[in-house]
Amino acid sequence: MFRRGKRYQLVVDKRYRHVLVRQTPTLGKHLIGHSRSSTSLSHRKLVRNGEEKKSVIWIEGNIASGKTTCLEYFNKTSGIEVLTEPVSKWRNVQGCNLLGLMYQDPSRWGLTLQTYIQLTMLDRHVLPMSAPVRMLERSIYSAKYIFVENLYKSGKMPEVDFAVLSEWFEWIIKNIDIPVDLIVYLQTSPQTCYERLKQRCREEEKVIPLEYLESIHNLYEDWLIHHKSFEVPAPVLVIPADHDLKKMLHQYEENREKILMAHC
Ligand code: TTP
Ligand code: MG
Repeated sequence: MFRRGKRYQLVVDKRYRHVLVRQTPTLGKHLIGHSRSSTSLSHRKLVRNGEEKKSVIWIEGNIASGKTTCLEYFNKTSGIEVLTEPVSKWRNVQGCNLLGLMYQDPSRWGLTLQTYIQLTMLDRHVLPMSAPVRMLERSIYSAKYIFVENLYKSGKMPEVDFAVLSEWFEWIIKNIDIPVDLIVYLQTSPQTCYERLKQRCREEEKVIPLEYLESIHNLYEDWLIHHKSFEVPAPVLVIPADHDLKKMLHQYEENREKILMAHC
């Protein structure tokens, strides 16, 4: 599915189409798996015409799990480019707050918002890289596998809307290179996210009940931990993220090497 072969022209594995050139220490207990093969991070060192491959890391997790804080922390490191989520675009589409509309009336606006999110995410994924390591807040995958899925499963998205989004998504991942080397999953309890949501008070999100965060949480767990729903496109590093800021920053530092290993 990942068309790295197109970009790097090195094909040894029909699923990954990359060349394995060096072994480095494995991720240890936090590396919890990969749906398509037993390939671990120890095998992620890639080359492009003799150059070191750039690496792409997605930061995933529930709403208010601390993704932006994590990205801001690594943004201080040279050689890493950080792309935070284009939420500001979702809140202002030619003067229209699409995110707010969706929370007010998901059945009417779910398709419109998720179509736009899919576009803005894709735009980020295909931006040429300007540093050896790229860290992204979420991905086109979680927008589809978590949020679209949630709207549909909760009965707030009509079947035909879901079908249109799904066809678009399938076309995109089949035809466009969406590189990823590691998924960092900030694992929280829904309750923690609920508390943080209340504290940060983003206007549109005031209507979010705890049950909504529970649904998002369960979809994430089924996808990245239990491998029960969709294919996982890269190895997953799980970081427990219920802690306070100080402890979280400490954990990021502890995991720095695992996260940035492809860059070493
Ligand atoms: P989040 O991706 O959760 O971003 P955040 O900044 O809230 O998270 P963190 O604190 O961890 O940095 O999403 C922002 C808002 O967009 C949130 O209200 C959920 C909503 N959203 C959707 O409705 N659909 C989607 O597909 C995505 C990706 C987000
Ligand atoms: Mg954020």
